[in-house]
Amino acid sequence: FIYWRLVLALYLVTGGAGFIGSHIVEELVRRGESVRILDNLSTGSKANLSSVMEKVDFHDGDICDPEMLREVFKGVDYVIHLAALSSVVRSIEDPVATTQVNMIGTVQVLLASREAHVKRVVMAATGAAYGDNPVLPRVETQMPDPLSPYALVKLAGEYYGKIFHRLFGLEFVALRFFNVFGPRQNPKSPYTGVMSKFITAYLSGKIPTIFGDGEQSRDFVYVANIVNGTLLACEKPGVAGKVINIGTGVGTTLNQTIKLLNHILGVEVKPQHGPPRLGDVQHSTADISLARAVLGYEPLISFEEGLRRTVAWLRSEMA
Ligand code: UD2
Repeated sequence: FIYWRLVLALYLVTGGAGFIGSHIVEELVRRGESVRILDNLSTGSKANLSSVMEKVDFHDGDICDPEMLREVFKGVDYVIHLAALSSVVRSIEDPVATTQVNMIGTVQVLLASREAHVKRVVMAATGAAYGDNPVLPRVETQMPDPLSPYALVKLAGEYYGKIFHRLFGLEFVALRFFNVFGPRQNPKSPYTGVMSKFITAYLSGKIPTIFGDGEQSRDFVYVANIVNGTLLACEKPGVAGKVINIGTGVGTTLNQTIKLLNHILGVEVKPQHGPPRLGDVQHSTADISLARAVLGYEPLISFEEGLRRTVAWLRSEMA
């Protein structure tokens, strides 16, 4: 029976050609699962999937297209929904596009999942949902306080999923990812994460820019930990309807990050400072007790080890 379950489970990864998605797809393929990918290649790329392309069923399409979704969702067991415009800055520049993709797109994914009778939808939500709530670390029972359109519509997606769970019994789990970094976080995108920007600056002999005084903190979580947490959320029984933080439980300021990069790269770079960024959260650290308790999740790769791997990857990309 277990053999047949393994053979027959079909995973659909929306945004599977993106930074996080491509790592999840690689791990699913490594485990021998069947994988379908839906990605419109707006921020992702086929190059991210070069090691697995022959083993997956790739569909170039948009989550806002319900006709296409209906076809692509046929026969799917698990949906890992990552397709999104994932940038605070971009959402402030164009809140309509972010709302269209992250909220309406999520509703379309939920409708298609319900129609296809999928077993469970696991969605990438965000630690940005907590905003500047003064209580640290962030616990899921805290009142959300979104400070940007990005945080707001990701939160709306969570609530939509919970509502579909209550109304229609669709199993749904929202994972609040904290600040994910690692290989394939596109260094060329203006909306990329700070670690990708900092390391690219270091490796090309430029000075990294800190927005503000650098005392803002983030829970930087290496992408392999996110893969682990996401797949646990697909497998574990009894978690439907839950919202769960996925981070490391450790906060690091940007100033500390610069010190660590200086140490890893054996240099003494002094960053330059710019004005604080609009819509920025000051502090963000995840309480991961719930993930530990209900998923058996544990962050296995440390921040420093993750940074070393990311440096190695960016070096090879830039060579
Ligand atoms: C938010 C979410 C994160 C994820 C992400 C998706 C929070 C706490 N986190 O990340 O969970 O959903 O959005 O994109 O809201 N910075 C610099 N210099 C640079 C670039 C950034 O100082 O060159 C600062 C930036 O002002 C911020 C910090 O670095 O204080 C992290 O910025 P980010 O864009 O990497 O991620 P963030 O926190 O918006």
